[in-house]
Amino acid sequence: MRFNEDLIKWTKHSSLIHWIQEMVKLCRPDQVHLCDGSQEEHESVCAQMVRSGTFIPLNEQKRPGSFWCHSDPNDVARVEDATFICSKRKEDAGPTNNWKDPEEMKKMLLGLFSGCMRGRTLYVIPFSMGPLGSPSSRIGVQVTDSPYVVASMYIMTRMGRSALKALGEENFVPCLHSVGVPLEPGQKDVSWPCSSTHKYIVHFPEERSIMSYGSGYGGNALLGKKCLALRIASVIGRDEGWLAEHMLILGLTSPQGEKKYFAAAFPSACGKTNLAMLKSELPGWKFECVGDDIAWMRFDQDGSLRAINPEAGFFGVAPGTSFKSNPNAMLAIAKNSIFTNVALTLDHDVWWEGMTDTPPAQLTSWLGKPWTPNDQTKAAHPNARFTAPAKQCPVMDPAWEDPKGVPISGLIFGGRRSSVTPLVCESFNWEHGVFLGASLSSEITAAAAGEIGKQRHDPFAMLPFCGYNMGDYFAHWLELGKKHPGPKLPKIFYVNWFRKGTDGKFLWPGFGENARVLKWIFERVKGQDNADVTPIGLIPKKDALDFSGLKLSQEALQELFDVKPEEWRKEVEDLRKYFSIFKDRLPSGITDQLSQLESRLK
Ligand code: OXD
Ligand code: MN
Repeated sequence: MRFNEDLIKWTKHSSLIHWIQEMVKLCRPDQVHLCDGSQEEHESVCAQMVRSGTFIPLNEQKRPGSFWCHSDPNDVARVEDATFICSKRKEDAGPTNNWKDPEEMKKMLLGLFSGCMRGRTLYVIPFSMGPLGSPSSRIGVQVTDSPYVVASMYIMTRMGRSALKALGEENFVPCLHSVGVPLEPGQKDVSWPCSSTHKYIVHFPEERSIMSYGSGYGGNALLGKKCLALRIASVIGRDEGWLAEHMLILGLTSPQGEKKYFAAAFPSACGKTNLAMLKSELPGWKFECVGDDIAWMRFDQDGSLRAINPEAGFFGVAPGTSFKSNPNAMLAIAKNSIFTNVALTLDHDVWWEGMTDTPPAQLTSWLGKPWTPNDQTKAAHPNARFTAPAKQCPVMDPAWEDPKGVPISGLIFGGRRSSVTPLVCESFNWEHGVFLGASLSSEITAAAAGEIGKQRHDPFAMLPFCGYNMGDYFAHWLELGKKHPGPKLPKIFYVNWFRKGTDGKFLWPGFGENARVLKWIFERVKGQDNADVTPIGLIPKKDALDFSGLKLSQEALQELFDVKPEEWRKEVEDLRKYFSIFKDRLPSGITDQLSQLESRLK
């Protein structure tokens, strides 16, 4: 195979050249493709997947430049059980991560990767997480045997020659990925190759590298997203004094034309994409989107916390997305998008549960089988996804690609809690806000393989994404607040759209109505005196939340803000037990806050 001449023309970066040569030697592909990131290349990779049966092109009239595909039924979500943080010392991965000795893990993985790309093409994808040329951006280089990954990275990142140019002579994060299904001579490929026996998503935080084997789906395979932009970046952020967070970023403009930016952390599949591109139900209040999943934030010289979105696209949960729930997402996915595990209509468009009230009479389900509304199963998998370029969203903020980032005035945490936590509350101060983030818990959703609906602690919505000891991560947050005191330090809030009444129904309509809560948050960061003190934090004064035009009973309102001391005392007990897993790595700021909450509840 003669790719060396091309490689030398493609880059002069000697350690990159060396690494690629080593990966080719290890994986033994039939061909090597060095990605340039051009539109032509993207079209040709997609056309090749149409020929191989992975992609079905969608109706050009209805959804131009778009494709449908369905995965292997055993490869539908992130695999947290198979995700490892292989720091040198187990304590540095902490009690919330799977750990294995890095040398042992590498030895085992090198065995798996040896010859794993036989019969396939090895693609080399240089990609930038963050706007090209931003000092906050980071460059990764992914080697993969999945053309689906190449097409997805084209949408989700700035990839190809431009990223290579931005890399210059600097360090890159090596990201090795294989679906783990070598092809023997003459063996026919399947439409979604993935290993049926081994899946490993592995991070080496000290050497800042990633190896992922056996899965072709989402965060397991698009290594720029969860692996680099959260797990590895959180480690870099700890070392360099910044934050890599599982947060959306939005801009909110008041009817008076004043604009503020907020970043909000919610666990996977809890409505980040909907909030990020919210269509406000409040006249005069305008929302604009900077990002829907990840925020990289650092304090600038003036003490403002500035955020960039490291991604260039949306990898959003499709079910539940509709012109009612999120019209801006529907417009963003109108063209040039990839749909994975949704249903296919007879005229080659897409459908999923919640897109319309009545399903089409006949569909091809996510399993590739004929489906009718009489079927007992869902037509789309609950974790079915769309992959769409961010620039297609009609409400992208004018500053969404600003290399400096946008200044954040408020940070918001939220989980899916059917009881206990109120619609919104504000922390008393930064340390209390960090405690609120640390105490986040939520019901498990279909975004990860596991027990759906069960409540679990998910501090900062980072449980599956923190690349080091979560106790140290709390300390890092506390430390940053201490280092940057002053009026520009963002205020911290906690929201819960999912509280249920005694009848088991949601008390709050959510979606566009969440604008009302954001309006109160906006007013609070402006210093408006419209909050009452409760033992758990500050909540809106009576009539401070704008409920105009909303049909909400007095009882529902009461329940939404009810702080029941007996429930909160249980919460304290539960948190104390949970925090004890961090042992001596739990910072005193968190234990102090827990004790203070306990005494306020007396
Ligand atoms: C995602 C996730 O895909 O959080 O964003 O699972
Ligand atoms: Mn996410």
